[in-house]
Amino acid sequence: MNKTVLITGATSGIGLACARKFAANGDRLILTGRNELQLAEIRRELIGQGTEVLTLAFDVRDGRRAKELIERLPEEWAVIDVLVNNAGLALGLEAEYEGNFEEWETMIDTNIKGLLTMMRLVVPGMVARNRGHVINIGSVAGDAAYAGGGVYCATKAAVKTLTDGLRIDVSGTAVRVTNLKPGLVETNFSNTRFHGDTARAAKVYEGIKPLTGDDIADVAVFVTNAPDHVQIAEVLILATHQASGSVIARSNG
Ligand code: NDP
Ligand code: 8X3
Repeated sequence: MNKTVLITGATSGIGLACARKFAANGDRLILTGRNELQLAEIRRELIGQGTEVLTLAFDVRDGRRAKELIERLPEEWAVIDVLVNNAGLALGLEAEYEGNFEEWETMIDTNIKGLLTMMRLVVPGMVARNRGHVINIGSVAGDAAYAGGGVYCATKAAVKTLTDGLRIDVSGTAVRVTNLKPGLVETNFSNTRFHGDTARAAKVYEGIKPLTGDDIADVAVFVTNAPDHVQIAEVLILATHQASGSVIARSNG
């Protein structure tokens, strides 16, 4: 059965790859992000390939706007089968005692509160229908802190806890909840973290073949296609030469 899949942060990286992979899987898509023009471009691309697409431009930190848009979805889009809670970011790599207050707030508001807002808005419908799947994009960073990543890692640890909490709360229903935890994925992530310093961002992926957004999107599609009685609760996806958030065997190291 083709599903209606809502993806946050669908304009780039893992979110965009999920849009393309779910489209190829025959699903219909509600694509959300902050950049209206990019959303329109992706919509054009996917509609051209026969996928039904609705776009919603909003910032996941704006809970009121998110609520308005989700509550006023056109009837034919109101039944969301899969929520891919992907929008998120890291900012900076300073020691925790030297970090930037505003950057902390942005990470916490986006990665934790934004993700929680989307679950709060979408999951009640899933529970009422006794059907649905929430995929939260966590990270290997949520398993253990690494130098300079304390606040980002804490947000991803929170994603794990919130995902586990939701799984407990919906366990009496047929709603499934998955925490997808990627390791190094080459996207715009490091560019954002280093404020557009592309040379510094490129160094993150030097001497190792990193994952791609497609690698993560393949797993996202796979977990939703598992039989109804199978709940893939958590998946850690690492590049072959990465063992943890801080152990990476680089060929140039
Ligand atoms: P990208 O920077 O390529 O994509 C991030 C996406 O999130 C963009 O579409 C971005 O939109 C969107 N976004 C950021 N802030 C907001 C916001 N406030 N409201 C709405 N959308 C927002 O990075 P990735 O694809 O790598 O990141 C996607 C997720 O994967 C994140 O949660 C990240 O933490 C996680 N992750 C990434 C890993 C990696 O190595 N790349 C590894 C593990 C997890 P905009 O362009 O408007 O900023
Ligand atoms: C992104 C992966 O290890 O760069 O969550 O923090 S990492």
